[in-house]
Amino acid sequence: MKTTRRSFLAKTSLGIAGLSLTKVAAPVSLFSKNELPVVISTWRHGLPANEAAWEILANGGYALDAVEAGVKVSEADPNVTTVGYGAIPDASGKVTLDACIMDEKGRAGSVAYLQHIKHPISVARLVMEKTPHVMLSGKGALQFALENGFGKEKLLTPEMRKRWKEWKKEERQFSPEINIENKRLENHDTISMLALDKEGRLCGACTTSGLAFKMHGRVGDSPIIGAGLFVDGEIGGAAATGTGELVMKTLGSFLVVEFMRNGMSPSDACNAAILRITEKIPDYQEHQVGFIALHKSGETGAASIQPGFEYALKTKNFAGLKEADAWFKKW
Ligand code: SD4
Repeated sequence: MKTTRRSFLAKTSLGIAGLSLTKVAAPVSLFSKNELPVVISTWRHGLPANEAAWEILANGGYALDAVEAGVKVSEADPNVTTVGYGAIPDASGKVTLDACIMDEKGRAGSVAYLQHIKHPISVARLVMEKTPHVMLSGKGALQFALENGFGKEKLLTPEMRKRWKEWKKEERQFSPEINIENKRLENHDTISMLALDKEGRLCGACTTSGLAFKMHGRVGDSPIIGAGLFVDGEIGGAAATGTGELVMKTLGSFLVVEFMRNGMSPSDACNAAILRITEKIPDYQEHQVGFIALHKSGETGAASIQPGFEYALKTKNFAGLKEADAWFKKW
């Protein structure tokens, strides 16, 4: 059954908090410092990624190092076929990658349409730390990576080449499938991760090969600051997964952070950003979008259009998967 706007507003506290973007943050219930760190990431492959991040966080390390190390686990894993090495190629058979990273001071780095580099997130971090720019793309991003010691690698595995050939034979048109990651077990999705370290520093990372068999040259939301990821170290962070076109048109992650700035909880803020998509994008029913959010206080939340969006959470008292609130309910 479809969630109506009224039942959706009643379920969350959006009706009370309002949707204005002009007010200043009211603090959400504060965690005490000894309840930190916290790490949250998208999908089931977030579980091992969170573990890698936690090793750094638990030892008092920096959230930026944690999110980079965390998402690198998915980038290196050929069984995660929508991120890094072993990813599904685009329609022309090329693996092209998008990634971005943000720190607690609002510094940002990103790469788009990057080929041949196994860890685009580390290139995005270098763009942030070594250049006066935010984003490098295509050949320029590759050249920058090679000049900075990254090796050129073959990212298309024989399995994915075979799958691409089968796809080509059928000559299917590109069309994003809802919750494709739940239909094919090996086919998970973008990894987006947010972490808050023991010092209260909040950072985020996002890395993907984008939509399977996308048009050659297509760039998604994941490297776009404010769309696939946004962090304001004084408020919180948010990150996205799903059909990037919907997230880009609504600048979803920025919107979630602005809703938190306005006093909403992370959960309400994610639901409000999903509500915005349903109001603005006529064919939203055909797509999946999921948001995760982490407030500066340590509180987390998530929401999606379709049911089935799982996210991985690790705190001192919890480690596991949770399912996000969905606009469409499973009943
Ligand atoms: C994109 N948001 O490129 C990414 C891919 C993704 O579910 O998360 N797909 O649009």
